[in-house]
Amino acid sequence: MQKKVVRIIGVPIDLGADRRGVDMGPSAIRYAGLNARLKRLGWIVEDYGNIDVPVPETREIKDKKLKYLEEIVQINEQLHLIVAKAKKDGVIPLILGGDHSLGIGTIAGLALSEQSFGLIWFDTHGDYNTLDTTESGNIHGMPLAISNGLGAPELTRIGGNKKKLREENTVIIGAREMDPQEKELLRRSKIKVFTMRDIDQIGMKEVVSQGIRIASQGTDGVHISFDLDVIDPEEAPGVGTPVPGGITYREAHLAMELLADSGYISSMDVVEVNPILDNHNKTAKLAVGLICSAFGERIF
Ligand code: 5AB
Ligand code: MN
Ligand code: MN
Ligand code: MN
Repeated sequence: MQKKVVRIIGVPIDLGADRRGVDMGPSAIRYAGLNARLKRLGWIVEDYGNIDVPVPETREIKDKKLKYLEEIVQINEQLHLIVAKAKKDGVIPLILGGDHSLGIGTIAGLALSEQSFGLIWFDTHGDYNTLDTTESGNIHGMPLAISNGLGAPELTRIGGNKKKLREENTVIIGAREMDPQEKELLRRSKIKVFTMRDIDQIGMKEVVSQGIRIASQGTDGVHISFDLDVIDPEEAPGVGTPVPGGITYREAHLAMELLADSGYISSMDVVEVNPILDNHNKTAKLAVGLICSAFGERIF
C-alpha cells in the first residue's frame, strides 16, 4: 500500500485579528509534538515550514474596514499557490495558523484543483462578514463570505474570479456568536449552520453525521477548517477570541474521530491558537491531539 503523505504549511499571521499572538500558533503546535505524532501514526510528514508574513508593527492600517488588506492579500496569494501545489502533488495539505483569514488562501488553492470538495467549518463565529457588515474591520471575521464570493474584490479574486466553495456542501459546526447582519447573510445562503443549541439537543455524533452527509454529497473530499475557539475556553484558553459555552474536549475529539472514520478528509486548517493567552501550551497540545484524531489516531 502506498504511504500517505501530509504536508504541513505554517502561516504565522495575526494581521486579520485585533489581538497579537496567533502568529505564534504554528510554532506552538509544532512544539507540542505534531510532526513526531503524525509519523508515529504512519504518515509521511513533509514540513514546508512557514510562509513569510510581515510583522504588524512594521505596517500601518490604511482602511479601518479592511485592516491590513494589502498584506493579507499578499499572504493569501502565496498560500493559495502552495495549497494548489500540494493538491497537485497528491498530498494532504495541513495548514497551521495563524488567524482565520488564511482560510481565504487555503480554499482558493483547493478550488484550483480538479478535485471538488465540501467544507466543514468548526467555529464559534460565522466568519461570514463582508465589507458592509463588519463591525470590527478584522478580516479573520470574513473568510467564509470571501470564499463564497462576497466582500472585498481584492480578496474574492484570489485564485480567480469565481465562488470557491459550494454552498450546498458547506457546513458550520459550533456557532454561538454572530453579528446581526452576518446572521442575515448566512440565513440567505444555502450554508448549513449547526449551532451550540443543535449540539446540545441532538448531540455531536448526529451533528457530525449530518455534516459529513451534506459536505460529502457529490464531492471528492471534505476540507476541515478548525478554529480552536469552537472549544470551550476552559479547555482551550489560548485562542484569539474566547467565548463561553463551547464544545467539550471529548466532543471535539469525537467529531475528528468520526470524520477520520468517514474517510472523506482531504485537507485541514487549524487556526487561532494564541500562545500568549494560553496556559502552558494547553491549547496547542489540544490542537495536536485533534489533528491526530482527524488523521486516524485511535484510543484503542
Ligand atoms: B474568527 C467578529 N464577528 O467580525 C468580527 O475567530 C468576530 O476567525 C470574528 O472566527 C471572529 O470581528 C473571527 C466579531
Ligand atoms: Mn474563525
Ligand atoms: Mn472563531
Ligand atoms: Mn479569533
